[in-house]
Amino acid sequence: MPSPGPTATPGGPGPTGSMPLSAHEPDAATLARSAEQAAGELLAPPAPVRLADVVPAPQQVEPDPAGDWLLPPDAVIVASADPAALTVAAHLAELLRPATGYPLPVTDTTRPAAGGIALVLNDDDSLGAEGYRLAVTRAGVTITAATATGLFHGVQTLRQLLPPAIESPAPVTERWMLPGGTITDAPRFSYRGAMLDVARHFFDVEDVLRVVDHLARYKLNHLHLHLTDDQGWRIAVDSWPRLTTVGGATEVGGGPGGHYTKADYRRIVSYAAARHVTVIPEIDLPGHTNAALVAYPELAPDKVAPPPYTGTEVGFSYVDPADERTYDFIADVLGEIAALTPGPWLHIGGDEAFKVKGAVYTGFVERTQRIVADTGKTVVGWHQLAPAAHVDGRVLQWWGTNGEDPATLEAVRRGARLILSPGNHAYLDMKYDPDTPLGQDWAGLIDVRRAYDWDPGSHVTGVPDAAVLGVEAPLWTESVTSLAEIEFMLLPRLPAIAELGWSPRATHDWAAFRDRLAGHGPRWAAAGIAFHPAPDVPWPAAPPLPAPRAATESTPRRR
Ligand code: TNX
Repeated sequence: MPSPGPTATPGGPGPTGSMPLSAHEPDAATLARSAEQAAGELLAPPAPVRLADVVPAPQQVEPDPAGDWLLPPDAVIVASADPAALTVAAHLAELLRPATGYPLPVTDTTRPAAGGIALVLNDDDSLGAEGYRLAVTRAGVTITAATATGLFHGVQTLRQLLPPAIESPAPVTERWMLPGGTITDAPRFSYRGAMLDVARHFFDVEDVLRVVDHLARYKLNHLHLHLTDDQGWRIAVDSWPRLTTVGGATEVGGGPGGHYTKADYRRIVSYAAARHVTVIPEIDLPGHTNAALVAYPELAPDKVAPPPYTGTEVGFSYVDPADERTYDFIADVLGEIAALTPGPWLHIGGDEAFKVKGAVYTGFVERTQRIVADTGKTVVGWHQLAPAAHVDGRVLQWWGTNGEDPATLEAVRRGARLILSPGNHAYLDMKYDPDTPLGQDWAGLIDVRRAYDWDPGSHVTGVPDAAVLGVEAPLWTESVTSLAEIEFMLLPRLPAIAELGWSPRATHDWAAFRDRLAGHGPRWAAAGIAFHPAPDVPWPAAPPLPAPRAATESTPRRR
């Protein structure tokens, strides 16, 4: 594939195809202004939000029109006197203050919240580690949960029940009405994630934090960062410093690349943790390692440094599986990454190592799996790891395009669990349609319906629901160069994958999903978030825009 270079920045919806974001990365103010304008167009007249409009669809919704409640300017947010619950309350206040302009003080009294919003921790764990109950009555809103994570998910639901203008970064005159009734909710799968490839193109910390926000909105609870590849090594490793100083200085198309310092990375991890999102770092081995070999030729099979790589081919590079030094390198790197990782998982890649075959590949993987176990973490890898021996807790990320996979099935029989990322449904780097200016099509075109219409519980033949840990939507970034382009590829498909991971199968219904999803266009527009106005979604009051303009030439991206 030729290097695509920058493409037109996607626009949001608008009746005339307005929201013309510039051909290059727009500055935040431009993006926000155009989005606000589009939001203004979309918001007139505002349709009332219904209790059942939430994405992902809740387990149970019982509307009670007599319970509609208008958020008053003097509303107070009350939370259980627990630090984690209070943090969620503070987060809610921060979400609601900009658009309402209300002070929304947070208190830690356990008094009932008359005329306010209460976040209450209780002992009822019948809704599991992430469930919550949300009740809107004429007296206010109460969210109850057994955990702060449950309260946090309830807050995301509450946000969606307010009018779309709640996403505005500046005060808006609006009736902040919430629909009455009760929602009882808990996820179908415990693992719901997205992957961002920061190796093919590097993205700043701020961009990653914004992606975390998008995950949290849709109750996704894992961010997988693809930190290393042929085109760049993005995470500082003190014991092998040239990985970033040399290996981090390139990216697809010849741009400057970049890397995260450990402080940067910790910032991402803690920002994610505050949003109940666990970060999974991936160090891709033994293939996809050209950047590491440029930095440390001793790891290369011929001990010669290859030239830096800024193209988009795969499968040509590998660390020397026959050299002990390689395993020292892996132990050092994974040891330092594990120390940066509060979550349980380390992802070791394992895909497309076309030049390391058979027993050599399996032996390499088994040894690397043991190194992960020595760090105290649990191994995750692409499903190519399947033939290697099982280790406790092993998770395979399945990215096939055909549900018949005997090797993966056999690994599941030996105890592996699966994260499902079927290439032809969940790969958000695939184009929406033939005219999408970004992305690839090797796994097919993925419109919103295709992203939505599959069942993780029965997708891989012979793999039972119980062996499925959950779902993940990967975004590879060979052709994606800016935050606006990330958002254009994620939205509106990410909510489709989120719904497959969260909602009971019984709620699965394309026509209903499409209608609920449509209500999110005005929210994204109001928040200044770019998205693809996909024609298979009935966006309110606005015909779909033409797709963004295709790139005609390759120039270095503006940073
Ligand atoms: C396959 S999926 C890859 C990546 C590419 C992607 C592009 C997987 C584990 N490997 O190296 O970026 O296709 O769609």
